[in-house]
Amino acid sequence: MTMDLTRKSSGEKLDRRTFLAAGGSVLAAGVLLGSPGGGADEKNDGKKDGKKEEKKADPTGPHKLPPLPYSHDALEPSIDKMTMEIHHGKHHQAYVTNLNKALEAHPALAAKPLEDLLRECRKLPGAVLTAVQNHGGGHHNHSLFWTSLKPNGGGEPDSKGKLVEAMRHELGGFKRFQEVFTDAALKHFGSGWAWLAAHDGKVHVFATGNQDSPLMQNFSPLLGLDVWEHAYYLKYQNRRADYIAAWWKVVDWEEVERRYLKSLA
Ligand code: MN3
Repeated sequence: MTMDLTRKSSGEKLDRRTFLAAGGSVLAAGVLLGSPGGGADEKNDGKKDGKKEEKKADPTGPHKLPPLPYSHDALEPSIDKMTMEIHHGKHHQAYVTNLNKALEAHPALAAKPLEDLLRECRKLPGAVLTAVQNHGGGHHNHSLFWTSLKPNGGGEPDSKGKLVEAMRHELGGFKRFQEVFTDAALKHFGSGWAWLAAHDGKVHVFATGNQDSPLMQNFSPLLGLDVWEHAYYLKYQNRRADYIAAWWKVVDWEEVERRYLKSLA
């Protein structure tokens, strides 16, 4: 099965043995994603904008598009309104819809929380594995993405908090973390994500291709940056570095810290 998760881009070493030995990582943001059947209120989406086609795209399956926790223009100027509308209402919705379609013939899998599906991804049969990896990963990654950002975010995490302590210990401090993460996001070739993720209390920076989730390797994702072109092309075109620099200004560090603490539980 495909294990091309981590093109690590930084000096950070990702030991494959660590992946395999990984045991009980807990995804912090699970609560935000909801479990199958208990989905978020997708009606918020599109309604405000009066776009009928978004209604049509509503999934019939267990997974739902979570509403944005802020308005489409709330992250301006870092992330523009139109990008948010398309990215959330179209791209994210498509991951949800396609995940539900793929699970139609698999009621037992459809009943599982997304986090479990992703963690156990490798055990799934071929066709559904690919769908879960791509669309399940896409759904999960984007759900984390929206909720790790906020208007007037940015800055640094609490200097006395456990997250910064872990960054100091594992990555050489916050500033160094930011450099390594930026580098991972900038140099990742093609579509994918840069991550800050935890495993056994330690924090790691790496990139994944396509929509692969750190959960697939038993890491708890804390902060992910979408470097697919659909995330920034309308405003930044080929200037990925400018997008990354602007994105740092809307990171919700309190949420990232919460996820880290949860991963320790
Ligand atoms: Mn995206």
